[in-house]
Amino acid sequence: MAFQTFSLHQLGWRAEYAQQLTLADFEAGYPARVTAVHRSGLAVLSSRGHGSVVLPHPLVDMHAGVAVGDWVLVEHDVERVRCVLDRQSLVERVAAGGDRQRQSIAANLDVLFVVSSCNDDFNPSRLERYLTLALDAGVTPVIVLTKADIGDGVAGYVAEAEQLMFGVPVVAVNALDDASVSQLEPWLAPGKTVAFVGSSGVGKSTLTNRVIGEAAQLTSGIREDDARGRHTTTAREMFPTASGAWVIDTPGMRELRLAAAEPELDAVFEDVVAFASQCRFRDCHHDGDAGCAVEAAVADGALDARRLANYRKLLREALRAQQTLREQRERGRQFGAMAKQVMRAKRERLGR
Ligand SMILES: Nc1nc2c(ncn2[C@@H]2O[C@H](COP(=O)(O)OP(=O)(O)OP(=O)(O)O)[C@@H](O)[C@H]2O)c(=O)[nH]1
Ligand SMILES: [Mg+2]
Ligand SMILES: [Zn+2]
Repeated sequence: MAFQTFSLHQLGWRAEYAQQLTLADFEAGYPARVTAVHRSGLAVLSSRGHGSVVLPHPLVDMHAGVAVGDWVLVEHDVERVRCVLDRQSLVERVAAGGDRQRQSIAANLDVLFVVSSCNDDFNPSRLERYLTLALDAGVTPVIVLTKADIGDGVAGYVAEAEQLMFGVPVVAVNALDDASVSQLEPWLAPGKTVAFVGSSGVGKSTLTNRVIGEAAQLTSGIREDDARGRHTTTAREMFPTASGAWVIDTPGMRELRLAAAEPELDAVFEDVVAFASQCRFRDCHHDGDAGCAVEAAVADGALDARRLANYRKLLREALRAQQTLREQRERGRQFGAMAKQVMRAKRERLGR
């Protein structure tokens, strides 16, 4: 695999990326796709094969902003990133910790496989959270329920998952079995990019290994967990599948704070929104308000109380994320204005 080369087309190149580049850009460098983000630089794949490139100084601050799956223009000879191309899609979350920075998880995806297993891990509220993540990213979600070979009541889990959002495919698989995993083929067409997300231990790496094929088992980005002898993924990395698609394996996320906005949430919770449109008051909080159609729907069993509670929770999170984004933009604007002022004063001092 290390010596395999791919054409731009095979790497998922599209007209939308080419349109962002000038003739001068093409003379200065060549497009490459980011397969892994390391502290020291980026691992990339281009029509020249595998390479490692560094970020230029102004982009270094943005290091966390470059994601696996990104397209970059690499300068000839110096192997340095000239620019990061605008993405067609971006999966991002709000990082854990106080500063609430956005963290890019994967870029330029066509499909997000939301993975859960047919056992204790199955949690509809968490699936709703991941579905919102996919919509926020601008990526088509597919729910994959693993361990169908050992779970009881697989059909029940599938039925429950199918209830969550209209039109989202749900596939139950035994990730240890090729024939079963072949159900994912419709989403693995040549040049397409997919990623597996979900909790630790649900089978994301097992699925990744199956779709990339026997010849190329995962060796990097994996840490042997001594305690339980498990192989837990520690880094995001993109691999070519046997069918010509690209797959990104991700580490299980312990905490997924949404960076989403209200419209994405409303698309996942269409039923809640439909009831809400019948509330007496426009600004109904669906929390003890008079004439609330949402609470009435819960009371007569037309709407799941769990679903309403999760909607409220994710809505609070989405509103907070938007508020943080506004504040960060405002700070950025103020900083920009200050920098301009300093530069002007400097020019005046130098008499230019
Ligand atoms: N029986 C059965 N075992 C599975 C299936 N999928 C995964 N496993 C097992 O579950 C364990 C965890 O699988 P991984 O693929 O490492 O899980 P992961 O989602 O990559 O976990 P992290 O990297 O920690 O996020 C392994 O021992 C797998 O063999 C399945 O469909 N059936
Ligand atoms: Mg893994
Ligand atoms: Zn209401």
